[in-house]
Amino acid sequence: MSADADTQGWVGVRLLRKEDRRHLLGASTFTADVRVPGLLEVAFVRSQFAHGRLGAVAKPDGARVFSAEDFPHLKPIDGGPELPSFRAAPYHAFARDKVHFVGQIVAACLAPTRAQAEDLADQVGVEVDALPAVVDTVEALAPGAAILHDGFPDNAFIHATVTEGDIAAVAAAAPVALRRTFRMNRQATVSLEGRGVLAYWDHRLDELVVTLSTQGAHVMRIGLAMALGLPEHKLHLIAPDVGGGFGGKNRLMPEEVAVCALALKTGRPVRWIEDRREHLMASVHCREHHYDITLYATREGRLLGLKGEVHIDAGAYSLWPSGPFMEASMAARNLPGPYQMQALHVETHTVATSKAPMGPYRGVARPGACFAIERAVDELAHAIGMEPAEVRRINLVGPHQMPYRTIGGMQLDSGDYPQALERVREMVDLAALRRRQQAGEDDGRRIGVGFAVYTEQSGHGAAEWTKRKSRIVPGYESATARMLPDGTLLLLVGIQNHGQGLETSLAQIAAQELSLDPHAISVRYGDTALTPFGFGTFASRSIVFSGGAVARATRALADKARRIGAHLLQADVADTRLADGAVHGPNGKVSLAEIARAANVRQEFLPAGMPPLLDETATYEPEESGGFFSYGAHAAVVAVDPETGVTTTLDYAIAEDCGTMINPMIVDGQIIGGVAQGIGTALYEEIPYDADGQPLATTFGDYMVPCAPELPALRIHHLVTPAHGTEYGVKGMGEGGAIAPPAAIANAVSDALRDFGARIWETPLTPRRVSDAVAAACGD
Ligand code: MCN
Repeated sequence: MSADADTQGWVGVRLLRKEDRRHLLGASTFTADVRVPGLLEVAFVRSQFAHGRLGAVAKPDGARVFSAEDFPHLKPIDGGPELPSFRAAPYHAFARDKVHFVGQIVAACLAPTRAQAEDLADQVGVEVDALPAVVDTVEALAPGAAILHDGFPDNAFIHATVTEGDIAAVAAAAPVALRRTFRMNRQATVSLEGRGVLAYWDHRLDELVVTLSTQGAHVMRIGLAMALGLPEHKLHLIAPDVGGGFGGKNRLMPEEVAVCALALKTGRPVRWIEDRREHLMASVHCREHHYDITLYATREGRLLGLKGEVHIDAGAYSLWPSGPFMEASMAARNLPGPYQMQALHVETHTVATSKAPMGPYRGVARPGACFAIERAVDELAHAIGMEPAEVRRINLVGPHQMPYRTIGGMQLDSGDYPQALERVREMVDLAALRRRQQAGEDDGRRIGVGFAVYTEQSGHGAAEWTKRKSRIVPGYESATARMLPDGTLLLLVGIQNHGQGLETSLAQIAAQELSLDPHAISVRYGDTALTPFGFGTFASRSIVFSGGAVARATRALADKARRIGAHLLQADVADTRLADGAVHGPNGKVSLAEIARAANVRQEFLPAGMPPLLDETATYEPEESGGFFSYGAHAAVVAVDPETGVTTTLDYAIAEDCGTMINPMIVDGQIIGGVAQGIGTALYEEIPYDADGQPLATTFGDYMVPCAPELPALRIHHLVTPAHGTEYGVKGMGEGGAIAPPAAIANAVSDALRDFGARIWETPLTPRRVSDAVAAACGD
């Protein structure tokens, strides 16, 4: 045990991540590392048209090339909320009748190597009668626009309104009304490992074994079983090492259905490993929000209300299990941010376009909503001549108002938001920066500082998901704690570690409850035949839900171990305690290993009537199911070259609060990773489409991701307000880092260019966009 753990237990210890050894040594097993004899590789033939009627598919080799006609019984992926007003767009694994975006699967070619499969794919002819593409969400809704799906009168999956308070009265009385439009452009999720799937029929087990790079094997099994028409007990899903997902591996995708169908049809093991071009062109896309908002306020900077219209570009199809509506409802409800106001009225439009389908990406809708409200707050501050940080301070929900229900209906549970803002203000030394700005820079660059405050709903349970009309309601998690005869522990959990360090942090919780060394604990996940049902890892839910289930299961196990220990020590249970891997009584101690031996293989040492085994399964759902809100403030300091438009991030400060930290080192890592992705959204990453629906960034030559040189040293300050109602007082935090950077950086760049009157309305802030903004402001 470390010195820390001796005195405090394992919760809160900066333990090195157990999983990193194999990753650093290159010894991990990703889907592409799995070897199966007789494997056939897949190359997909994908649509080159954004919208068109599909004609004949000419196959050079009918035994090795497959299209929709070969799978008449495959069911479409059918995603979407259970709302009567939602129009679903069934997503067939192989396009039928029509294609709806560039990259959609038309046919699959099988060969012993990928190169051979690709050569075969080159020979497949696809007839398409092109139709007009739909690429702009606002135009898509206009009368006369081309219609993508039958039964969609205006291309909208759904229109919905979030309204609370009397916005008309606020608008009539407000001394200041400030209307602005903002756009967050389309991105891909770009995990280090792309997607991948391998499937074969196991004759001994009489089941389809599917190795899948996914964030949740159990939930994907439900979707796959529906699409394939197989009973779930004939589907065995295994997620081996998964090299990141960020939301993109939390949706059932057509490649996954297609590979399983091909394995069933051919009787051969079949595998597809996504390449980067496929990832950027046809995997889960994200962000692409358009905001038109009016902020109402007093001349002293008090916010009164917000009215807005949000267009979400959902791409061509809705994905299972949650369709694209989640983005719109989250954007609308998060638009007021952590600020107090009296009225909110937001109309949302979730629009189908000729683009790859949209799914969640770290932060889901919140980076867009945060960008819009935080940019608008800065605009307000400039309009009324106040320091932007000061406008934030006077409007933030205060610690004594908690719990506080925002006008967007978010139940903020605890924390000190103004203090987080104050911390980052101090960390970047706002007063000194203002002096530096006045003095100017020798090299002609302009310095700017920008702030953004965010909240992150985490660990939300059944009530919240029911409200969202989700097809599945991830209101609980489960864990099995199994002590083996030598006193070591197996933890089986339904969530999926895919970079979050959960193998370590969940082991720390079990270690805390059982006073075991975490290295005597193995955490197992990602296998539907091994682990109890779980929903997987997304929505920053694992530490609350899975951590809670692990705490409960190991606590029950510790309780039974103490009862066995007391019996062996001939002591009263009340006089025993569990410490240092042993049960201690008044007259001695007995190790967990001896207790485990009795429970598993020497039943005669158990108390009379006690069933054998130390094997406990528990589920966990917090009583408060509206979620636990982590929060934070970010401050970015940038230097902008007004001529070239190049932005350099000089300093970046974060003050955040996620309640009790199980492993503060992992928390820091999660923040750093999230901020890196947020900087990508702010400055670099974009998948534009041309008017014909052709994607213009399908290689890393065109799609820029930030690398180490683009990232400043991040400075992190933690506030710790333990949550009420979770085990140990934890709140989730895996997405928070990605939420605020686009807003903080865009505010900083607008601040830097204030003398020119140039401001930023759109991400990413490419040099072209920034220099164009300067030129436009200067009247060039
Ligand atoms: N943690 C902690 N104490 C807390 C909160 C969290 O020690 N108070 C630790 C947890 O133990 C866990 C990690 O921080 O090891 C993240 O926990 P949590 O906030 O519960 O988030 P999840 O584990 O549910 O992860 C999901 C979240 C999401 S939604 C995305 S998207 C995301 C993210 O995590 N994708 C990731 N982080 C990622 N990190 C990597 N490397 N790869 C991804 O794909």
